[in-house]
Amino acid sequence: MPGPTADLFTDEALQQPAGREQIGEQSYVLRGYALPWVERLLPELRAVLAQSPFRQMVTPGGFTMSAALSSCGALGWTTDRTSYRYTTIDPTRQQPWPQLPATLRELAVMAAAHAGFDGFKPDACLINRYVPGAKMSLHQDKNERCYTAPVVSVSLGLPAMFLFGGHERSDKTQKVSLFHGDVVVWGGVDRLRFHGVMPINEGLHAVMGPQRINLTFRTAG
Ligand code: MD3
Ligand code: FE
Repeated sequence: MPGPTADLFTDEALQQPAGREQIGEQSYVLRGYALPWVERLLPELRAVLAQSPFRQMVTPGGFTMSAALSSCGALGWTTDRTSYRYTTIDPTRQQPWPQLPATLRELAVMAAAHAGFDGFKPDACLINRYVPGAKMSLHQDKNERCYTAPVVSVSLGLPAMFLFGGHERSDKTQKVSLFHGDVVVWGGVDRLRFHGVMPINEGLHAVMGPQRINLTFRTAG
């Protein structure tokens, strides 16, 4: 018997655990999930960046990325005029990337489990820094060895409009606003979908100042 009652109980939003929004078949936004972790996470992040500071990288196409990058974990993501790849050595310092700090790892593992991906073992954490105007063009993440592991992203600071596309570059994209403390988990069939970030608007975040920092945890090796 269709009607208001039936509609109420088939509403997708009502079938989600608190604060979990499904944006794809196997992709979830966990609103504010990282908020209780931020105080513990920021000193770890500062220590990582003191060792491997942000740098703007040049792509094989010759473009300088507007987001500045760093990494921690056994593997760090790098690009230069040659290729996009993961390395065990930070090319700027010619030293291993800083270790993945305990709180960061714990947050990523718990968020993955909350989205249905138990046993996540991240070995790479890419740190993206966006100042107002910085963006990330539509792309796929294809440099990881295995696509069965999910990707976990933690947004900090200024809000961003995330673009979530399909498996073809030309597929229609959905827009998802991401705020300070939001965590997104992508996995399974959604792992190779095109995605990007629209230019960040001017602003000053109470905790992070005039920037957005995104942490992306992956199993790369
Ligand atoms: C969606 N970073 O570093 S979150 C990236 O906000 C990247 O800094 C964005 O795209 C950012 O590669 C978006 C990360 C993300 C990573 C992998 C994905 C989103 C994804 C794989 C499939 C779908
Ligand atoms: Fe990406």
